[in-house]
Amino acid sequence: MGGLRRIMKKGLGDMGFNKGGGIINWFPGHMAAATRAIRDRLKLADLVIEVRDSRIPLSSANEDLQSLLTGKRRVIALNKKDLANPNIMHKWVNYFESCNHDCVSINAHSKSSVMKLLELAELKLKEKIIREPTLLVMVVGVPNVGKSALINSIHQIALSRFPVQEKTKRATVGPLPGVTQDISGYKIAHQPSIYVLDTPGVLIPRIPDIETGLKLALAGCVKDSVVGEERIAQYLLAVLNSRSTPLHWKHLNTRMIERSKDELEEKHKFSLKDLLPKKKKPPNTSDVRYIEDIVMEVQCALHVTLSEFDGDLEDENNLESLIELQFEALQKALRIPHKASEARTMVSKKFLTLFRTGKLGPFILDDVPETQHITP
Ligand SMILES: Nc1nc2c(ncn2[C@@H]2O[C@H](COP(=O)(O)OP(=O)(O)OP(=O)(O)O)[C@@H](O)[C@H]2O)c(=O)[nH]1
Ligand SMILES: [Mg+2]
Repeated sequence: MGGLRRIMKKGLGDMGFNKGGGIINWFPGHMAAATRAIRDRLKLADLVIEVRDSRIPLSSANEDLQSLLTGKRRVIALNKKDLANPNIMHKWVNYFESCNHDCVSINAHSKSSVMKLLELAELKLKEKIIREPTLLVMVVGVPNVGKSALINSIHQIALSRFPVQEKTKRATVGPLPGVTQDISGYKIAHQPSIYVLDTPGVLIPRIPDIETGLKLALAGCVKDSVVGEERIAQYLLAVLNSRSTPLHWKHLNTRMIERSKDELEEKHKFSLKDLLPKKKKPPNTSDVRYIEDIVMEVQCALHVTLSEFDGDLEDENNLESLIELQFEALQKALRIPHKASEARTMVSKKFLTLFRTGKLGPFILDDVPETQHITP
């Protein structure tokens, strides 16, 4: 696996994911105007909550806004911590703290975790709360990191603290990037009046390297159509193989053999769409069992293909051949008919859904930078 590590170090993005894919336009038209509007409002903000995705704490930073943010009271909220590896999460918080940034890892859907963020925000605004009649808190970040979900949770907590006359409004939350199009304010306290601003997710015009772009795409911060589902799925497979993750799924392989395969194939005919968060009804037992089976088969397929692969994994072409084999194995595991003309896209979409809903386990795609020890 040493070769894979070398490829990993060099950057998986160099592996040819960009070939044949055409030019990627990371920056849709509306983002330029939104970035200008955010910059203008930032001048007035008393506190900025910069939301990042816990799975990509560095890649989900908007570098163009950083110079403005460093001059402000700022808290970095690493959201979606439920999808990130908890064993590494604290290292990231320590890293940001060592860079003198206030940082907290959160799950925007969990009240207790949002409360922790609010406590930190209150602490940072302490002096201003005493002096100013009105305060402005801005929530910024790249698309789909959970800014609006966080605003709704903050608003909910605020409403339980002080009564409101106006009809409660909610920020629109959605699984795809680009949901929020305009800046809008929510009152979360009076005396002093505190407003929190939801903003559209904005990326920088040029992503510095393809790998950062692929990580953003894998985390769902970029529309799938911009990069292409297949390319994102290939990248995910490269990441999993390079970390030897499928080899840790050995126990599942053994369990799988013990179970009757026919039983798995016959019973369930639901779509993996049930995994998508938009589903309102809670899944029934049969759905849950079906998803568990699919996950196990997918993990088993990747385990077998990686452990049986005898090619030279130091060679990029060999690694690509392995990924090709894994695509075929995934097609079977995901029960996609061979003849389906869109089979590869379907495989990619379902595989990505499994990753994005945390079914393949928690991951952090960025590496914690090595911090230099400061001698006293
Ligand atoms: N698992 C998990 N999902 C989350 C969390 N926070 C938000 N989400 C989901 O992430 C998706 C995006 O959330 P939004 O709040 O719409 O993200 P946003 O940053 O406002 O996105 P844009 O408006 O497009 O910039 C939704 O499906 C949310 O339910 C979290 O902490 N954990
Ligand atoms: Mg939003």
